[in-house]
Amino acid sequence: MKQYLGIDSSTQSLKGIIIDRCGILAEESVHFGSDLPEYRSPNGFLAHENPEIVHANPLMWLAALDLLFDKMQKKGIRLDRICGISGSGQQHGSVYLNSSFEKSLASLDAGKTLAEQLQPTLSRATSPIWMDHSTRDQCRALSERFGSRLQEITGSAPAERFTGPQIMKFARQDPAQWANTNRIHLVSSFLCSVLCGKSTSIDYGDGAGMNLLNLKTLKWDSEITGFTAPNLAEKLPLAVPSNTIEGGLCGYFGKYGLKPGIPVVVWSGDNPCSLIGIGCAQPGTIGISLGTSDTVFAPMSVFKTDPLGCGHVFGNPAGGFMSLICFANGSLAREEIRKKYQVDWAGFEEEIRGTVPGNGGSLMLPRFSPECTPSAPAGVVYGYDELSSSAGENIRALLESQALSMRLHSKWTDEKVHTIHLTGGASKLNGFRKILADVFQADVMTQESSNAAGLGAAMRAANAVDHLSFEELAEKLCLPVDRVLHNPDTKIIYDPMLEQYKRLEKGI
Ligand code: XUL
Repeated sequence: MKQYLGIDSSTQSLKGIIIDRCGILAEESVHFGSDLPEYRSPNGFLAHENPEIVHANPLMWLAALDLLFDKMQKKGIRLDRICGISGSGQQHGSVYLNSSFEKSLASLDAGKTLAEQLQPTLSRATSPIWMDHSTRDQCRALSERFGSRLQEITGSAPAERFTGPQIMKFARQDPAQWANTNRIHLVSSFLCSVLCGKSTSIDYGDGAGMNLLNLKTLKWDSEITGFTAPNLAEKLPLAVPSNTIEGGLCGYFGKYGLKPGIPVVVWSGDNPCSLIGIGCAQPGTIGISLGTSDTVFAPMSVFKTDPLGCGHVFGNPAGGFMSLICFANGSLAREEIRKKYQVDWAGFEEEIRGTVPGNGGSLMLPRFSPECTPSAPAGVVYGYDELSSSAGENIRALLESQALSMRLHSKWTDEKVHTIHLTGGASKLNGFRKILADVFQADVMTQESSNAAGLGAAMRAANAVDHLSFEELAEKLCLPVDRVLHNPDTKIIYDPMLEQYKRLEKGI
């Protein structure tokens, strides 16, 4: 049976997942912090004195790609059986390349590493990623120039982490390096280009996370690109549908046993890929990904935008559009509270067992890093009470508040939710699954792999290369292995608490 590979380049790791039409065959991962300590990025990004500036080293992603294939080969995984590849990238991150990029890609030498060969092609040594919140001035400039039209055109109000404002900041702060930049890639299109040995396109799913793509024409908007930075339009790759085959795998990867020439499908963003990977096609189902960021997403039946400006509209790789709401304080916030109590994840779960739904009204605004929904600076961890509340109560306050915030800020999509498909590392936390089920009053399903983004990328490869339908693939690959039913009795606790949470957030 034909096999397909999905690669997921997320904030903290690079993962590979191999499927055929009937199931998941193998998974492997590289953790940036522990496997590549020389890049000094324990959580996948570089330390900076200003917490609003968050960049990563793009060479680390290349080193991880070499290492992932090396690990797979050493494990005895038959990479020569793979017949199609696609991938998923953390959204919004951008890579800046000079005029030597194309030539270096076309002549990759299997005797050297990707990082050493492509290092000279970078016109900017580091890549701003989605956690960067340093573009307030640029967002203001976009708002002043375009008003609400920017959201109507691109599906999102100007957002600090989005690539357009990031590009504007770079071009204004460093005109010389900007002039030396020939091509801008997203994390997704950068890694796809490396696989193909030529500069490739950006798909509508990930391209919509730039504040540059006109979602009506599905082309870069010339007025917005013109205002964002000089000559920007000519530095952007083409925007294409998510099932586009970009080319064949380049010869370099033959050293890992992969077959050069196998089709490589355009990569997409992690959230669009996760939508496919959880098989989330039916109305009434939404996806929640509990990763470094927490995200809530769903297919959209009609194009609409968030009146409060926090939510986004991206291209749905299955066609049409999807909604997306992102909470920056996801796993990193859970991790902070877990570390405060010096417990492992089992201990974290154990602590909530002795607490009750509603937590006596205790809530928390966990802003360990700058928040995007709603926009707020870092440093305010409102509601954390070490002295008078127990560990369990503080952990419950964090988890219930995260769930309430997701419910509150996804209301604009008007989706009636009866089922939540949960994915991401923290989907393994039983206590959190129960809280989400009760707060949303919807049943929570989890599936075999917690890496829906990688799975979705592999499914996209199968769909584009061999026309296997997403429905057919989801029936075999996205089956629930666990279902948590909601308790209707908790509705009277969480409905008023939602109002309480709303007031708290507004007050702060
Ligand atoms: C979505 C967002 C994050 C990143 C990283 O808008 O910023 O979810 O895609 O996962």
